[in-house]
Amino acid sequence: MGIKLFSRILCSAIFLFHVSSIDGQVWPGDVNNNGIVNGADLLYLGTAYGSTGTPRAEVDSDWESKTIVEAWGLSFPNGLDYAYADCNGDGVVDDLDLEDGIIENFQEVQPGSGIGDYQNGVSGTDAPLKLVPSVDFSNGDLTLKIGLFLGNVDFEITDLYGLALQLSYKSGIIEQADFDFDLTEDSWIDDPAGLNSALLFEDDDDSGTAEVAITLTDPMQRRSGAGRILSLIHI
Ligand SMILES: [Ca+2]
Ligand SMILES: [Ca+2]
Repeated sequence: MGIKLFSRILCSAIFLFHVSSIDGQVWPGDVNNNGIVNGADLLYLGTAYGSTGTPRAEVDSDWESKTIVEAWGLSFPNGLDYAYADCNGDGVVDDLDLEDGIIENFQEVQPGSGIGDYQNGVSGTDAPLKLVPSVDFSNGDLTLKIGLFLGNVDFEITDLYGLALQLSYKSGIIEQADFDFDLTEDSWIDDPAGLNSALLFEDDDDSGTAEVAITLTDPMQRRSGAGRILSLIHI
């Protein structure tokens, strides 16, 4: 298929990120405040999803430094306040912060920064990921699907809240074919309607890389399982 996986799951690495910027200044979309907006920020957004706090003076998510008026009093495991998840500054963490913050500012980099979040997975140590291509004739047209499988019979995933990964592919293949990621009928993370999760898929045909990230949106929930979770579908 020309698509090669070289990613690492970040669901456990959320505890390890470095906080690099000045406290009290939010760059909308860079929820973990490590200097770059990418799929890892969705993991933090999901953790704070539904939280509320003091809004910023202006409600917008333009890519510039924004001042936090007051800390929300809840913090991520690395000590960063939940106010960083409020990308648009309206005082609540919800889908608008994904759409207007992370997606609108995707791959923006804070001046003087740009720390990467992804590392190659280690076979036999990290949770196994697999891409499995298939074709579907059910609707009368030939449809290419690539299933994303997380975990297997020998490595069940336990207490998952979210994951983010980066894919590399032969430049041109996704742009020309116009793919998108969707939850599958048999996904063990959420049903296809996605009512309990938030999903991000962004591809950059120039660099031949794509990112997919999914998080639950209820901090009281977790998922355990193994098998197919998403499918890359030609649309
Ligand atoms: Ca970030
Ligand atoms: Ca918000």
